[in-house]
Amino acid sequence: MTRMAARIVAAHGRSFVADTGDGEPLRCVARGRRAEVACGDQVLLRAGDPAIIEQVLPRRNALWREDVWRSKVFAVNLDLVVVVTAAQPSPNLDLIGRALIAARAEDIDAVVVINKCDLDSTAALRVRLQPLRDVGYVVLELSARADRGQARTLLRPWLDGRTSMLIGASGVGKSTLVNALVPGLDLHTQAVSAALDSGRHTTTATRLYPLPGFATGSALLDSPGFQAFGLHQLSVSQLQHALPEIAARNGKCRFHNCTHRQEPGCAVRDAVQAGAIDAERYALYLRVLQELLDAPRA
Ligand SMILES: Nc1nc2c(ncn2[C@@H]2O[C@H](COP(=O)(O)OP(=O)(O)OP(=O)(O)O)[C@@H](O)[C@H]2O)c(=O)[nH]1
Ligand SMILES: [Mg+2]
Ligand SMILES: [Zn+2]
Repeated sequence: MTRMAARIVAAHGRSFVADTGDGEPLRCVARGRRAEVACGDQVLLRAGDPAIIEQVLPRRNALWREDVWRSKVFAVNLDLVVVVTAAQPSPNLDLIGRALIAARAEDIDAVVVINKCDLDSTAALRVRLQPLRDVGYVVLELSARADRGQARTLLRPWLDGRTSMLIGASGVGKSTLVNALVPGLDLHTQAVSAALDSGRHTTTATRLYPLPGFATGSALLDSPGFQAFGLHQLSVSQLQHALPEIAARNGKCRFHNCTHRQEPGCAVRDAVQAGAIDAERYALYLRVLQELLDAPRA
């Protein structure tokens, strides 16, 4: 029985599209009831219509979230997460911070993009995101709709030769950005108001697109907008290491197992009081910490 190696390039529930390298997308389904397959997975297929996913090869990493109700894998085997935001619809810094934590916890590089920089209100957003720059994140500004060329130029050093995933709230312009980077693709995009009226996100499935004109092997994943980002999968230590400003103070508190809440001699709280750690970032840490302390452990 011949088995083919392939990469999963689209996931719709339990049905998938695989790329075997011959240019023809192949429809396939997961074997077994629980479909533990995600976009970006390397798999072995058994031929057929549909082809059957016989085996999922070990993953380098996975971008995922987990809350009380469920866990969801966004995609796997990523080199870069591009967290997209914009002045419209109004940005949610909590979600941006969480996405960055999830990426760092899996050792996936991350960059933040302010899209729609043609909007005047971008200046205010730039100020709000300064704390991310202060802890080492790069924040790029571009307009996927108004200046495709600039978007390409700014993102090329980040995307070249890598598998990158766009994530962010619905309506920030992820699919518009994919269209800007993949000439001729023409994904469906939709005005935010129309999308909200229909009660649905415009993009409904995660999908991987090769990036022509970029270094060989470059690929970009578009994904549906997210509205929640539970991080119950993390341990307290993983959370602390995934926030650069807290990781930098690792071992500097009086107690080695300090949770940076009420303990005396806490280097993190001292830094917050001194203004060296941004208060909103610290509040994010406390929220996520409380959630994972409250989470039922298996
Ligand atoms: N002013 C402005 N509008 C933009 C820009 N990029 C995208 N938009 C608009 O923002 C709206 C939403 O864009 P989409 O690309 O569908 O957003 P999305 O992030 O893919 O949304 P979901 O698929 O629902 O997650 C559309 O009306 C786009 O035309 C930009 O650079 N400037
Ligand atoms: Mg979209
Ligand atoms: Zn501490």
